This record gives sequence, structure tokens and C-alpha cells, in this order.
Amino acid sequence: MSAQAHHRFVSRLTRETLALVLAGGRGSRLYELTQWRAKPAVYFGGKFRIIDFPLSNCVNSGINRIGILTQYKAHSLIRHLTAGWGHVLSPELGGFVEILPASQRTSDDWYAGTADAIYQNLDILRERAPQYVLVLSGDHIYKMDYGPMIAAHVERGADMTVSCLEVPLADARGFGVMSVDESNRVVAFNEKPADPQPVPGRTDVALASMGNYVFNAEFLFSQLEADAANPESSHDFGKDIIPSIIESRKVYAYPFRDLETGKQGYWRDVGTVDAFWEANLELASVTPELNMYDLDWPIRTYQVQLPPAKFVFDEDDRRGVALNSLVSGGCVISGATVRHSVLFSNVRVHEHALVEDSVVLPNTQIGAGARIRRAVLDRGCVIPPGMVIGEDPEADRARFRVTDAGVILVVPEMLGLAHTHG
Ligand code: ADQ
Ligand code: ADP
Repeated sequence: MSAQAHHRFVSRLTRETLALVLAGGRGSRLYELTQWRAKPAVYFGGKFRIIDFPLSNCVNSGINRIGILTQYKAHSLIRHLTAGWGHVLSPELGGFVEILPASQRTSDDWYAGTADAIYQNLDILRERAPQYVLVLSGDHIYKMDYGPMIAAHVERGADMTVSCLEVPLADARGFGVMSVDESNRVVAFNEKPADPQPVPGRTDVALASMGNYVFNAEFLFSQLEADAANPESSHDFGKDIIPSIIESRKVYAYPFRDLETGKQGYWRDVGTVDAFWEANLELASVTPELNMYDLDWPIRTYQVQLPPAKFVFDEDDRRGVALNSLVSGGCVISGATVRHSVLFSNVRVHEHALVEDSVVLPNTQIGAGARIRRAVLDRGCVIPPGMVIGEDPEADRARFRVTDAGVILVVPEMLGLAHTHG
């Protein structure tokens, strides 16, 4: 096939694909950051939310039919999706972003597992009559063109294709771990195994599922019906569906690579407060691995209209500066110093304050003379003048959450503030 014909082939496949983004997960290891919002709604990268990454990947890949399955604490997620994504794909061209909340449509139960979440919407999905279904996790930060994965799936005549990457063996217990033959056909799959097997010939890495799957639509629908009728099943893709089909059906692994470098692509599960802090601050380094400035693969989000970030000398002629930092719209840094930090929108840093190695979510105020180090400040925190965070572990532990890596998580309730939304 010529390059041009192949391009047409891939764009036809993405048009025939319905993407379903699983966005109901709780993300309990993010503690108070997911007390009021689902993990896919957690803020990331100075102005985004996690779910913006898989959704932007869909749009950039040419997939224009997207369903989003929500369950746990979905209010802020739904508000974000409605405001930011509702009108992105033109209905005139057959496109949509549709929210599929758990609503007890087929029984009195909420979504049991990931497969059940899709099963409960089967009638809606059948009506859409897609050729292929791309099941995506709404929990991860990465940039991926799904077109080549769907093309590989079709070219190999697969029933299901699972995207995968190599992870350190020590971390593999948190994943679905697979073994493949020389043609990348999956020959074994264990969900969160106690004793994960390394890739043959290697001792330090295992092949992990990214939780993204391509299915032939009819095959998926028939598997979900069979699974729903099985009282032994927990109705989960990794635990039940994949292990039950690898022997009899053609399930292939698709290694996730950066299409430009050919190396494994950037992918982060910001599932813990430490991982969240680290992945955000990585973006403030001089050459981050995740390029958010690539206009060929724009990450879009919902944003309110805000004035530009402002840096001012205060009355005592102290400079407001931010170094190696991301500073979003609506921020004002007045006679204060911000170093190696990520400031989301509408953050105010008042005179003589210091913010270092910290991630500051929207609408936060940092009072005069406060010193904040190694912290994650949730949306709407008001740090009183002179408060010191990140210098005295005992004092921090008494008021806030301190992680194993010594990151301090502060949410408004810990400061005696009522949560503000909007
Ligand atoms: P986990 O991420 O641990 O493993 P899970 O908690 O089921 O699996 O979450 C998968 C996705 O589904 C997430 O995006 C989550 O938000 C969402 N989700 C969870 N429960 C849901 C429900 N009831 N309704 C709607 N959405 C729901 C999975 C795979 C592993 C793989 C890892 C990669 O099972 O095999 O290795 O992802 O991170
Ligand atoms: P986000 O910052 O992700 O936009 P919000 O602050 O809007 O999230 O909160 C998400 C949801 O949680 C909303 O439905 C909000 O009403 C609810 N919520 C947040 N904090 C509280 C609280 N302290 N008590 C009751 N509901 C809350």
C-alpha cells in the first residue's frame, strides 16, 4: 500500500471507531485530591485535567465518536466535559462526546467493573453501530495516535488488541502483566499478579497493559453478554474478559512507541500524591519528556477566560519572579518568589512569600511572607500570611497529609475552610 493509501486506510478505520473512555475510577491513593472529584477530573500540567489527554488523543487521531463512562464523584468531571468538550465534535459530521453515567439502566446496580460499565450501555452502543470499539482508561497522561494501533489490529485480523509498555518489574504488580509470542500474540495475561514474570531474556522489566483495548465491535458485544451471564465474573476487562479469551481468540499486544523516536512513549499514571507531584514538576524542568508545546498534537481543555499572568514589584520594590515554573492565566505574583513550581490559574502569591517545588491548583491564595516547599495545594486553599509549610515535618504532619516521599498535601478543609466550587 502506498503511504497515501495507508493514510486513507487508517483515517477510514478511526472514523469507524467508537471510543469509550472509562472515567469512573476512584483513585483512592490520591487521598483528599479525589475526595470530591473522580481521578480523571484531577488537575494536571498547569491548566488541564487528566481526562483531557485521552480525549485530545481521540480527536487528534481522527476519532470523532466518544462516550465517557462516569460513576464515582462525577460532578466536577461532568461539568468540565460539558463546558469544554460538549461542542468539540460536530454532530453535523456524525461526531459527539457523550457522557454515559452509571444510572442503573439494566438493573438496580451501579457499574460493577469496567466491563459491566460498558455492558450496561450496550443498547446505546449497538445503536451507534461502530465497526471497532476503542476502550480507553481516563486515568493516564500520554500522547498517543490510536490510528496505527487500530490499523495493526485490523491488518492482523485480531479480535482484540491491548496496548502495552515495559514497566520496572518492581512496579508490575499494579498492572495487567502479559506474555507474548514472537508475533506479539498474547499467550498469558495476569491481572495484578503477586509474582509478575519478566520479559524473556530480561530480569528487570515486565510487559504491562496500559488498560487501552481495541475490539471488533460485535465480538466485544457478544463477550460482554456472555460475561454478564457468568455469576463467577467480577465483570472486569483485566480480571475476567482478557484471560477468558486469550486461548481461543486472537488477542495481540501493541507496544506503545513514540512515532517520531521509535522509543517507548511518555506515559504516567499519576495514581499517588507523590506521582502527581513529580509528574507535574517534571513539566517545569528545562526539557520535559512530555512536550505540551507541540502544535501538531494539541491538548485541549476547558478554560475560563482569564487575564495574563502578572509579575510585579511590590511597594518595597521587591520583585515578583517565577523561575523554572509554569504560571497560568489569572495568576499574580507580587513581590514574591516562585521556583520550580506549577501554578494553575488564578493563583495569587503575595509579597515576600516563597513557593518552591510545589504544585498549586486553581484559585489559591498564598499570604504575605508564607513559605511553601514540596507541597501540593488543592484548589481554593487560602494560606495565611507567614504560614510555613515543608520545613518542619512534625508540624506539617499535625495539620496536613505528608507522603512517604515527604510531599505535603493541603486541601481547604485542613485549613478550616469550606470547599468552594465553580
Ligand atoms: P486499574 O487501573 O487498576 O488497571 P481499574 O481500577 O479498573 O483498573 O481502572 C481502569 C479504568 O476504568 C480507569 O480509567 C478507571 O477510572 C475506570 N473505572 C474503574 N471502575 C470503573 C467503573 N465502575 N465504571 C467506569 N469506569 C471505571 C487497569 C487494567 C490493567 C492495566 C492498568 C493500566 O485492569 O490490566 O495494567 O489499568 O493502568
Ligand atoms: P473541581 O475542583 O474538581 O472542579 P469541585 O470543587 O467543583 O471540583 O467539587 C466537585 C464536587 O464535589 C461538586 O459536586 C461539589 O459540590 C462537591 N464538593 C466539594 N467539596 C465539598 C464539600 N466540602 N462538601 C460537599 N460537597 C463538596
